[in-house]
Amino acid sequence: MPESDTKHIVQGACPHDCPDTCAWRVTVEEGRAVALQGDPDHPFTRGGLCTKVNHYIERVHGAERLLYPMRRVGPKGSGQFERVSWDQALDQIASRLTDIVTRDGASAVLPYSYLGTQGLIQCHAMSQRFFNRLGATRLVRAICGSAGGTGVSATNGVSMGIMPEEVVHSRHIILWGTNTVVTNLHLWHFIKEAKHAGARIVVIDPAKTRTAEQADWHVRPRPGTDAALALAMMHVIVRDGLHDVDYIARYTLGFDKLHARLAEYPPSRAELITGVPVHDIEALARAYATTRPSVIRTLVGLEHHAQGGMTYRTIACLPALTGAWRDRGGGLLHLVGRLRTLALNNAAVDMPQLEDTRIRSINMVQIGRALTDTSLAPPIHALVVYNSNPAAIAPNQNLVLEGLKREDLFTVVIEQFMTDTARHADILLPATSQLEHLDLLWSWGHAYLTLNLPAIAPLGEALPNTEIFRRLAQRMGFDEPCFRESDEDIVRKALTSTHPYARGITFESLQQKGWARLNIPEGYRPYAEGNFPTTSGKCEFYSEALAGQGLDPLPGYTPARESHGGDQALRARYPLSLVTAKSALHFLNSSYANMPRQLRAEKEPLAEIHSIDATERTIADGDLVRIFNDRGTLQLRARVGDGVVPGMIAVPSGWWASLSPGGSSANALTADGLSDMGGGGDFHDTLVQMELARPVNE
Ligand SMILES: Nc1nc2c(c(=O)[nH]1)N[C@H]1C(S)=C(S)[C@@H](COP(=O)(O)OP(=O)(O)OC[C@H]3O[C@@H](n4cnc5c(=O)[nH]c(N)nc54)[C@H](O)[C@@H]3O)O[C@H]1N2
Ligand SMILES: Nc1nc2c(c(=O)[nH]1)N[C@H]1C(S)=C(S)[C@@H](COP(=O)(O)OP(=O)(O)OC[C@H]3O[C@@H](n4cnc5c(=O)[nH]c(N)nc54)[C@H](O)[C@@H]3O)O[C@H]1N2
Ligand SMILES: [Mo]
Repeated sequence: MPESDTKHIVQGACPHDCPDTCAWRVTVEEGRAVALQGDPDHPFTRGGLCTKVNHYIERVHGAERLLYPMRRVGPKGSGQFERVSWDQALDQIASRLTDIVTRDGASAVLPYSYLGTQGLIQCHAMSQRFFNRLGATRLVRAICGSAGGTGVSATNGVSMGIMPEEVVHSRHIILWGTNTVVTNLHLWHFIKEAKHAGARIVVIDPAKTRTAEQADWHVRPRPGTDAALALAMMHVIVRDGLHDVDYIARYTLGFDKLHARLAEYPPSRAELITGVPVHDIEALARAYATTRPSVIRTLVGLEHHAQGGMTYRTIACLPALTGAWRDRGGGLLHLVGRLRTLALNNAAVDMPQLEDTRIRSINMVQIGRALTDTSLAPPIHALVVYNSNPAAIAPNQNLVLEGLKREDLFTVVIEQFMTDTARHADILLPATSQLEHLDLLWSWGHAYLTLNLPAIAPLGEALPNTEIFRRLAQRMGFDEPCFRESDEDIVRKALTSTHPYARGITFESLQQKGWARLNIPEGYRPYAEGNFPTTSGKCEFYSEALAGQGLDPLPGYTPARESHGGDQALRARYPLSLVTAKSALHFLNSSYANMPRQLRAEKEPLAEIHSIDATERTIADGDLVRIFNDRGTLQLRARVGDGVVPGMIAVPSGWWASLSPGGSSANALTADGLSDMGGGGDFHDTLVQMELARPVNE
């Protein structure tokens, strides 16, 4: 950064956990970031950011930023801290960790992190090395993408399908359980381009989302029933001879067995399960199979169910059944994070040789259980949180808070803000923002790499995650050379890949332009002629591998665990299914949910309920209601109408409990079970009851 320049522009990238991973340009004046815009030359960003990140500078320079290391002085969770020096903070952490490791073994230490920043370096390049070297409990980071990815992979071998830009060639686009306008805004441009060329946009979602409002057709199954819908679509397709016999014969495995399974799912049965009328199922199946090219877009919302994996596996069978993969703009558009695995030298970043896979692992979805389970051997005595806010985003919030409140738990939180998690820290360390550190961004939503150059000096005493773990490693006596690598060393190593996708992409080329598209061939149609990376080399309608794991080898529908027939006794007490999706336009998971501007824009969290269910409970629009189950209670206002299907409640996720009416947010109610595949969460498989918070006559 040339110090002498009064005003200059620095290339960077949005760090958030979002499929769009935008390239941005920061205008810096006298050491302060003064303007931020999306890179107009970047074909995916197209010059625009989003309603959250447009105000990223406010987030960086705002009064809410944590700027100094702090030590707890009040009771756990009180948020009372005193400022300490970095040396004091790091010495205390090193000495407490050393004591715990000596007494109970290193697995009494649990790191907890997710994609607060998605950058390859600041996400966990150095921290991963640190905790593996320490021998800490290994965290299974499966809260997002894993269940769906595992499900799709069971059918196709990997979860990645076509590239996002290809949807401009599609003429039938199903957005299946994804709220594109809110969660994947930069894909919307490509969808609109297809629409102008005549494509029909179908949204399948029980909630009337902002995306559903812009669709040509909104199909509304009950939550957790999509596999039955997909099976009935396949039933119609095969019954009416709309399947691609040649594609099936050449490139798929197990069609006969699938055919037998489909006999169990006539549209009449699927209507009973899903609530979608027979004629709509028929029409959807026919339109899907006969309009070409035809694409299905899935993201993450659909996977947060007990049967999340199987739902994706089942949906993923559709494109092979109709041969949709043959066409440019046809097939399945799912997460493309696999590009990172292929195109970068990940081993040089993650150093898997430091990991001892015999050490126990704990799933991040179940952090509440892990922190409160005294039968664990050893119990968790130290928790180190960075890049995540489990007090808001993990299910079963009250259990998580109970764990975080343990006086005997030594908690370190590395944060930019005083989150509900940070409040519970014993030592709280300030992290730099994306404007203050170097990083290399990959994307799970498109095929670009972006270099993020530091635009301004770190504010206050904030440090990058990497530097904090470097200093901790030194104090712990870890003297391996990998703990001395600089951020730039690691970026450069990540780019030493021999994969053709990465050819020509170097640190220098990224420095010049800011970003680069991986060399994915023009008109990429991965499975146009089979070549599925499964064991059989075919799309597996029947999966031996699933059978081997004791799972249904065929695509199938199983009723949800809590909701829809799962637990009858529970359902009698709590008859409504709760979906807590990312409908808050101004939040990014729980990020921004403390910023005054974004809170003003969101106003308050509302509980959407269908008029039929509201009338039964004498609840009117705007009434203050209680939503509750055995895990917790929310108190908020109801929005009555047809925003959700009957039998369902929707409450936005992201809100912090401490900043929510009644002191609890959506996850106070959510289930903390694991999904059938991939270890994802079953957030949306939650039963609740709703009632008026005050008697009507009050
Ligand atoms: N603005 C904004 N953008 C974001 C995020 C954010 O918090 N805010 N988060 C980012 C992250 S981490 C992710 S993973 C992605 C997620 O992106 P999406 O997957 O698009 O978002 P979700 O809100 O998780 O879920 C999408 C939809 O799934 C629906 N859904 C839930 N259960 C079912 C079901 O059983 N059947 C059907 N058909 N639909 C169902 C919900 O009603 C919801 O509208 O978004 C990313 N982008
Ligand atoms: N009910 C319900 N719960 C959900 C979901 C849902 O749909 N419904 N979605 C789930 C999904 S898909 C996801 S991905 C998770 C997301 O869960 P998280 O990954 O925990 O996401 P955030 O809530 O945004 O928290 C990220 C935190 O990292 C901090 N941070 C950002 N950059 C840095 C940095 O450089 N260093 C450090 N140390 N910290 C940084 C931010 O300030 C923020 O507090 O939530 C899950 N929880
Ligand atoms: Mo996510």
